[in-house]
Amino acid sequence: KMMKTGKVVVSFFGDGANNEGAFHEALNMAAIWKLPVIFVCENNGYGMSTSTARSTAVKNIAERAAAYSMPGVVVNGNIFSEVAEASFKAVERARAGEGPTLIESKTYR
Ligand SMILES: Cc1ncc(C[n+]2csc(CCOP(=O)(O)OP(=O)(O)O)c2C)c(N)n1
Ligand SMILES: [Mg+2]
Repeated sequence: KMMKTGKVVVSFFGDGANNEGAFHEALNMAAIWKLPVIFVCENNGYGMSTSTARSTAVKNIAERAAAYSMPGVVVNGNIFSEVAEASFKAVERARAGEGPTLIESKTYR
């Protein structure tokens, strides 16, 4: 952001990371500083052997974006066009200086 290159950071992580403190701290800081970041959570339904439904209080991880004033988008991670469309929108938003987006890409292990 400080270098004003128009570059965007894409951060990939599993559903297992969304209940970790660092996830929440990162989303909050990215939101307050309106950073050009796209958070992509690859939700494959399990964190190691633990079902996401049993470990996560929300139905969709993307809902957590609301707590950090950013768009949260659910896509079918197995459909290329859905992933691409959500990514293009998030890149546009980041480049316009509007800040981060959380994309939850649902798939299966
Ligand atoms: C900071 C940190 N906390 C906890 C762990 C322990 N840990 C190892 S794998 C895992 C779950 C990973 O889940 P996910 O990202 O969904 O990966 P998947 O099992 O789907 O490959 C956890 C909590 C770790 N490696 N690092
Ligand atoms: Mg997982």
